[in-house]
Amino acid sequence: MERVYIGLGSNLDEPQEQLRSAIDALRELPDTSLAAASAFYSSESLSPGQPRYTNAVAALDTRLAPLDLLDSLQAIEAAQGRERKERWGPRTLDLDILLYGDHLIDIPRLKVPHYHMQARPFVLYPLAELVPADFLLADQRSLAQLLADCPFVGLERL
Ligand code: A4P
Ligand code: MG
Repeated sequence: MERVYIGLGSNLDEPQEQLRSAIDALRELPDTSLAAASAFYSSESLSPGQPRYTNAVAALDTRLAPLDLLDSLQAIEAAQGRERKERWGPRTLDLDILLYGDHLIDIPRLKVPHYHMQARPFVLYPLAELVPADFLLADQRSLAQLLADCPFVGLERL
């Protein structure tokens, strides 16, 4: 059993509803239980001109192997109408594996810890709701230090 953290994001078709449905879908995954979910946070898109995003983080306990979990998350994205996966555009739902236990994963389909998480307040602040203050990422970076380097700017807790 591994403790896994999932980043959720949406900026199309009622983002808060998208995240609620996604959390329900995570709860239904086989060999998995939903341990906790953060509050929802709103922020501007990193790509100019796109609608604002709503983001959250969920904690799961799972026996699914990393790539099986990724397959399951991509099936949830598809079920919620995510399209044009080849483009870096607005999306109804984005589910990223932020952390998978203490594992470091670096294969073409899956990089964990997730590549940009250290610079993204909409990932770090919801994650901080779910973990102890002295939490270390699998690569031994301290979450407290990442938060100190990533101010709570432009983020609105909903
Ligand atoms: N992949 C590799 N590692 C992982 C991982 N740890 N978790 C691969 C999930 N997938 C991983 O993903 C492309 C491929 O990455 C997958 O097929 C998987 O094999 P994708 O979700 O189809 O593509 P994407 O999300 O468009 O790319 P990326 O790089 O994840 O986009 P970003 O950087 O996440 O940008 N602004 C705000 N405020 N909030 C946001 O959430 N998100 C984006 C999307 C831009 N601006 C944003 C937000
Ligand atoms: Mg993604």
